[in-house]
Amino acid sequence: MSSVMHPDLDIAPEIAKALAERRAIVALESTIIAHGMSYPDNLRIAREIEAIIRKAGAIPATIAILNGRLKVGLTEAELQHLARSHEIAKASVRDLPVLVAAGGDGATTVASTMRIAAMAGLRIFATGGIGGVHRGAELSGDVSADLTELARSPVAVVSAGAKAILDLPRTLEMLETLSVPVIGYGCDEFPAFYSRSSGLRLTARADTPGQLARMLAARWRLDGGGVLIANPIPTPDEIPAALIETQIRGAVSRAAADGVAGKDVTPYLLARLRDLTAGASQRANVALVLNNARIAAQTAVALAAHGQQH
Ligand code: PSU
Ligand code: MN
Repeated sequence: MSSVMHPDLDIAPEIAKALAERRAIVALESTIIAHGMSYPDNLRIAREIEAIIRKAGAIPATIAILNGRLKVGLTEAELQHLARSHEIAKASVRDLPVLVAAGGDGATTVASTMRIAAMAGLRIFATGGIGGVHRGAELSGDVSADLTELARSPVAVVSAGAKAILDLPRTLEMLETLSVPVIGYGCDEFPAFYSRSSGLRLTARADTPGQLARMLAARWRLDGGGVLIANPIPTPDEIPAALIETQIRGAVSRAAADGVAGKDVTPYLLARLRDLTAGASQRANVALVLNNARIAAQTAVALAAHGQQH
């Protein structure tokens, strides 16, 4: 059953069954496990995320590349391998054919998770924050493939906005250019990942999972492509914007001095920020991911109910 849909895809039995029964499923990325946190914290958090999704009535489907297979839903052993190994490459969309051909392992970013989720027929994906236009992109040209993938794959990404290490105004402009709907969940501003507000206004808002589901269904009836759902970090977990901004500037100038470029930039900045804030940035990151997982599961449940009405 697992490889019927696509020759490179392995859909775990639980996910295949949920798809056949049109039940709510939430896709999850694996870069956050393999590169965002160290063992055993990463494994513990991965399990907490899955538990929150199940509690809200949906099935979690973690996505990764293992032995050249595009995996949708992992076994316990596969999750352990991702969490423990130091040999898992960070894999965006352009890395997929290379890893598939070589039979390699890869942790999926937002972009590649979206692509594989879409191949499997999954529509809702929970993450922390998307990649986007980097600070200094006017010189470096560094813009994440997460943005171009949002324009392409019909998947809704529940996030706390784009990572605050990025140039948020330019990221929002690029999303507009790419015609990606950005929906504030219970907010009118683009959240700034570690803090709730950025001062950047959004043009769409939803206050319930049912409203989100109707917007998503309309997006997919009208054209296709992705949707960015921007769900602010809970107030008790916020880091004040002014405080984190100082640390981000420190991390960004250090990255430039160290000549960090390409796909190493995001992991470098996040690790540096974790050190500069004595772990506070990672605690906030975990809190917002858990919050996004819950909203994503509620949205997946609402979307499944919506689908059954038509
Ligand atoms: N969390 C991390 N490190 C990362 C990311 C998250 O600790 O690298 C990822 C996310 O998966 C996001 C990606 O999709 O960074 C964006 O990276 P880039 O700017 O290279 O596209
Ligand atoms: Mn980049």
